[in-house]
This record gives sequence, C-alpha cells and structure tokens, in this order.
Amino acid sequence: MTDQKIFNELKNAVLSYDADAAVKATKSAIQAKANPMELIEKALVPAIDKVGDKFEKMEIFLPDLMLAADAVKASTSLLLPLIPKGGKGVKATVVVATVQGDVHEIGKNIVASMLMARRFNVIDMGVDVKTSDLIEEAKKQKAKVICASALMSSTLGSQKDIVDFLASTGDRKKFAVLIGGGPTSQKWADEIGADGWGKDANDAVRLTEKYDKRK
Ligand code: B12
Repeated sequence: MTDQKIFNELKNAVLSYDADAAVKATKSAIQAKANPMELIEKALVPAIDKVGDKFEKMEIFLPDLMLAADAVKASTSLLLPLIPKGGKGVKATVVVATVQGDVHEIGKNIVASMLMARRFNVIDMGVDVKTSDLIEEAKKQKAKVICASALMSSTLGSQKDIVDFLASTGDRKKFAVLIGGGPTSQKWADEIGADGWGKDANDAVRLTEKYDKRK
C-alpha cells in the first residue's frame, strides 16, 4: 500500500501547476516502489479533476490548466512505461485515438498503455484525428477494435461520425467501436450505436478483451 504522503506530494505538484515538482514526486514514488496505476488513479486524476472544476468555475484560466496538464503529462510519461506487461504473445490490433476537434490526450494515453500492458497491438493515432484517417488506418491495420476518446460536448459528435462513417461504407461489422471520455455515457453509446462505453482504462481493457474473443 502506498503511503498517503506520496500521493499528497504528487497531487500538490499538479495543484500548484509545477511540472518539476511532479517529476520529483514521481521519481521518489517510483523509488519507494509505489504502484504506477494507483498513483495515476489516486493522485493525478483527482488532482487534474480538481483543476478542471476550478477552470469551469473560472477561478483559474487556461494557462494554469495547461501548466497542470503539463505536470500530469510529465508524471505519466514516467509512470506509464512501468505498468507491468503480462504474459507472452500479441493479441488483436486496437486503434486508439482522440477524436477530431479534440486535443485532450491524457486519458487516451492511459487507455493505450493499459491495452499495451495486456499485450494488445496498439496503434495510437494521437489527438484530433480525422474520422476518415482513423477508419482508413483501422482497415489498413486489420484492427478488431477502435477506441475513441472525446472530452468535450462539442466533440461528442465525432464519435457518432465514426459509427456513421463505418455504416455508410458497409464496414460497420468489421470493428467494435468503443467510446469513452468525460461527457460520454452508456446512454450516449446506445444512442449512436457504439459497441461499448467505458468509464476508465480498466473498462477499455475489459471491453476490448470481450470483442477480441468475438469471431
Ligand atoms: C487537462 C485538460 C486540458 C489540457 C489537455 C492537455 C493534454 N495534453 O491532454 C488542455 C489545457 C490542453 C485543455 C484544453 C482545452 N480544454 Co480541457 N480539460 C482538461 C481537464 C482539466 C482534464 C482532462 C484529463 O486529462 N483528465 C484525466 C484523464 C485521466 O481522464 P479522461 O480523459 O476522462 O480519461 C479517463 C476516462 O474518461 C476513460 N477514457 C478516456 N478515453 C477513453 C476511451 C475509451 C474507448 C474508453 C473505454 C475509456 C476512455 O479512461 C481514462 C483513464 O481512466 C478537463 C476536466 C476534466 N475533469 O475532464 C478539461 C475539459 C475537458 N476541458 C475543457 C475545455 C473547454 C477545454 C478548451 C476548449 C479550453 C479553451 N478555452 O481553449 C481546450 C480544448 C481544446 C481542444 N480543441 O481540444 C472542458 C470541456 C467542457 C465540455 N464539457 O465541453 C473541461 C471539461 C473543463 C471544464 N470543466 O470546463 N484541457
């Protein structure tokens, strides 16, 4: 079990918009053998959520939000490679992306890393990925699953575009389309005809494993 002091140090680094302090806290947490996923879930995510709330209430402004995000990214870039990889062999190919119009990447990166740790062949296309490019790549790579992340109400429509685009080209059944991100929900997934919705990276892995078993 990780010491509360370690979580607090990392949380406070994000809350004070300090990437250097986040790196320092992450390095000492790693040295203390803290669990990387626990650090992400119990320190980084609550801290960036708190910053997001302050931004929504206009208590802070975009430059602070950007600095806090930099602190989270600096820490996750040290933690994500440490997630233990299990077993041998490679499972299905999964294309992961943040949808067109959306540059939020932290959650998408966590999803991609967790899938890699579970031996999926992950093609991470990055952020603000054009719907047609995403589908072209999924076809080229013979992917089984597409994971699409959207963090804003204004970009939810891009998730629907993926499902609609596949239907319009007769390719809908070739891929399981999984969606996630802040404003998404099971209701939204049902509404747009996505195959699954997940609240976190564990759900992304669970659903991908389910569709990997499908013929
Ligand atoms: C960090 C951040 C930023 C950073 C992003 C940095 C980066 N490199 O990623 C920066 C500063 C760049 C930014 C910019 C903007 N942001 Co911003 N941002 C956030 C913030 C605070 C945190 C997001 C985050 O990283 N969370 C942590 C991760 C771990 O969580 P997550 O992404 O939800 O992912 C988890 C799950 O959702 C799930 N998941 C994610 N994807 C998927 C996919 C699948 C398939 C599955 C199964 C699961 C899954 O698993 C993940 C891990 O557990 C949120 C507030 C919030 N609480 O979400 C606002 C927020 C998303 N941003 C917001 C806004 C408005 C903006 C800007 C428009 C601001 C502006 N005026 O310019 C721009 C957008 C630019 C654009 N075109 O995209 C709003 C959106 C409001 C809305 N509902 O539409 C929010 C909600 C803040 C707010 N409350 O007002 N932002």
